[in-house]
Amino acid sequence: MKLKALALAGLLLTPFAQAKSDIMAHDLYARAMAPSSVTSAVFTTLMNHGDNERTLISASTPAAGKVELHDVIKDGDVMKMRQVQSIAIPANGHAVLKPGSLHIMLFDLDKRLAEGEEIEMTLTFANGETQTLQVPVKKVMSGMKKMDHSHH
Ligand SMILES: [Cu+2]
Repeated sequence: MKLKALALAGLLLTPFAQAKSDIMAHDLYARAMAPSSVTSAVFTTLMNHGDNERTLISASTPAAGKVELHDVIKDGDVMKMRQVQSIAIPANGHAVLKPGSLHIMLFDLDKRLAEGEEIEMTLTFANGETQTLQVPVKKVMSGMKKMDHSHH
């Protein structure tokens, strides 16, 4: 039943998929989940090739029960995640979603995401456009470790 519902959703989205979009998702991936983790996140660079600012307002995936747009803020000496209502993509610019910064947070996952898998994700923009993307699952170092660029 679930597969049938997904196929139907795919058909309904076709008109949007065929329309040329100004938004392109580069370097798109979901973080593979460690045995101890119960959440995952999706990262990408959203390029806006249009002359108008665009706004990502929500994302969804059949793989997760709840999806939120998140940012990371510094609260004193502590880095904290917080939900944001939208992510703006400047005209002829881009928004970078990366570990330790903006990301699409996945909660209530049906199963642990493993490297090599793929999940489907639909992005919804403020102008009503939706884009459905195939997101590969990759291993990512934790945000803190990744920020350490020191050489030995
Ligand atoms: Cu988060």
